[in-house]
Amino acid sequence: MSFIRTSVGNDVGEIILDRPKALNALDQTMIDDMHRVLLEWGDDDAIETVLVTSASPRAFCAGGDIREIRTNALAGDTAAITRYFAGEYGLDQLVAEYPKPYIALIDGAAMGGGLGISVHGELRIVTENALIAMPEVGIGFFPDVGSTYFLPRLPEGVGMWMGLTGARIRGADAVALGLATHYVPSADLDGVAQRIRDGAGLADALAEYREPVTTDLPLTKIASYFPLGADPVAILGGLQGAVGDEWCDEMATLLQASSPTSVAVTAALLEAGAQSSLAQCLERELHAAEQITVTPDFAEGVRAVLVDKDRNPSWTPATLDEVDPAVVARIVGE
Ligand code: QUE
Repeated sequence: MSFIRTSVGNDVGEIILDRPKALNALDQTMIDDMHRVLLEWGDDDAIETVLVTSASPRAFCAGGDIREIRTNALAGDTAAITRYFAGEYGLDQLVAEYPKPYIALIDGAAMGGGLGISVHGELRIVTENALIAMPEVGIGFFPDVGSTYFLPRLPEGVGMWMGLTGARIRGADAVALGLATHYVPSADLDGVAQRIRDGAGLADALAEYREPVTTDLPLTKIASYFPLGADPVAILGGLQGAVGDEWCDEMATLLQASSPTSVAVTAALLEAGAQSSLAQCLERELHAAEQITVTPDFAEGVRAVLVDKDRNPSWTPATLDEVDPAVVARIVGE
């Protein structure tokens, strides 16, 4: 196998993400290999628990193989794009339905696709190094991997805030919000992982780490400025109306830096996702991914963030109030 390694012992199967140069971004081979291994282990009586870890000290998983998708989009290879996202979302659904405890250890960045292979699982153990976000609006895409299911189910406003601004949160925040289940100091993580590998039993391995965690996130502001179902133009107007509020200024700046079409599509997908099953969300996301990857904003956003890295994308249209609702409806498919 290419970028994932596996090891089995004491009834525990471990998948090690091992593509450190790309921060473990999931390419087609990693998605396919992981899917095959999980199916095998699901039926294997010798495996009781699945552990997913990273060989990179910096990242659990930075996302998907967005550069390759852009290459395929520019070459007109829509079949490759469909194969990629159908495979990735199929893997996310399998993690959600997995018949055995599935535990992700997140000691670095977990963004986009990295959340897809962790959040839907039974346990997500995070440290102070965890950096969690759905940053896709910044590359002309939208929060996918089943996030249109889990974001609307977070505390009021948080899903819209994370999805529309790409805000990054830390490990303790993720536990407080329910995105993660356990907080373990990074210095203790190897010990916890080793006790899981030794077949110590999960309850024992995690017994010390059940204390409630607190968050400094401005949850009241998030709830009031980012309500589910709100029009992003109105959200931006609300933030700009809060004159002199530093947090609102920062959020307005973030919102305006992203692809306006992506922001509008994200708001619509999260609103629809609140009423849908995970499978329905993933199906809607697949349609939206096929549509949005052939728009100019996707090629331009990936260029600016991951190819040329000038971080200065030129969006079409350039502002939220110019976004055509018919274009959003076509991408979302409703
Ligand atoms: C949005 C994304 C991704 C991103 C940045 C965004 C993404 C992704 C990567 C990434 C980062 C570092 C790498 C790499 C990929 O960045 O999905 O290969 O070395 O994979 O703003 O969705």
